[in-house]
Amino acid sequence: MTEHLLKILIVGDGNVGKSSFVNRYVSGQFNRTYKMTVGVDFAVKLLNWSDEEKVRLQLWDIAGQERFISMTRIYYKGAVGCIVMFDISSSSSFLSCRLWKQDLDHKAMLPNGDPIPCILVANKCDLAERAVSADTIDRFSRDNGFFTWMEASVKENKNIGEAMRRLVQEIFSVHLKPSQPPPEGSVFPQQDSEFNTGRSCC
Ligand SMILES: Nc1nc2c(ncn2[C@@H]2O[C@H](COP(=O)(O)OP(=O)(O)O)[C@@H](O)[C@H]2O)c(=O)[nH]1
Ligand SMILES: [Mg+2]
Repeated sequence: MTEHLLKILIVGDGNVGKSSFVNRYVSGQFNRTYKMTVGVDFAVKLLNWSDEEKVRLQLWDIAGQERFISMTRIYYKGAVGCIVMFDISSSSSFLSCRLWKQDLDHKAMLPNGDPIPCILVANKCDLAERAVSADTIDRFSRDNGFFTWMEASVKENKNIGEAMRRLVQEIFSVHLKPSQPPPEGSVFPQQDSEFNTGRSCC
């Protein structure tokens, strides 16, 4: 059995549902192992990826410090994938996704300089009131280098696991094929003694 460790970021404006998403995804096994004073919540989820492979996901959720963008370089360190989330009933939260994506592209690069894979999640699709059309999201997603986008509702448990699974799939296809050992010093987060969050693979 191989275990892969992946650090995933959840970013977006405040109130779009990031913490709810993490809580829902991690569900009964919610494991609040670390909480930084700057306000980053950290949760872990173990995913059975295949008969031979497990994926340990470290989910990093900015908790209430969304505007504290100068901290993001530290927060992004070692991340291999990202969910950029907005609230489909809030056009300002949608517009912010461009800034979040730009920030990620500047600061969260793969060792080869490519941007990390990002999925755009349009949360709260249970709400009748929509501020952004599917066409607009679709165009925006393509223009800004997201590999795909999805509607989701944390409230109704729609597309939560699917979005994560799609992201993990993309991480594997971009970085490495499952069943291969991780490249040296590459995809997996390095030990980060500053925050004591690094875990080595396997
Ligand atoms: N209607 C609806 N409300 C949601 C959904 N997800 C989160 N919320 C609500 O949105 C608010 C903000 O959620 P929170 O997870 O704290 O957002 P964060 O600031 O991005 O972490 C809370 O009142 C949640 O209950 C959803 O899918 N649908
Ligand atoms: Mg939050």
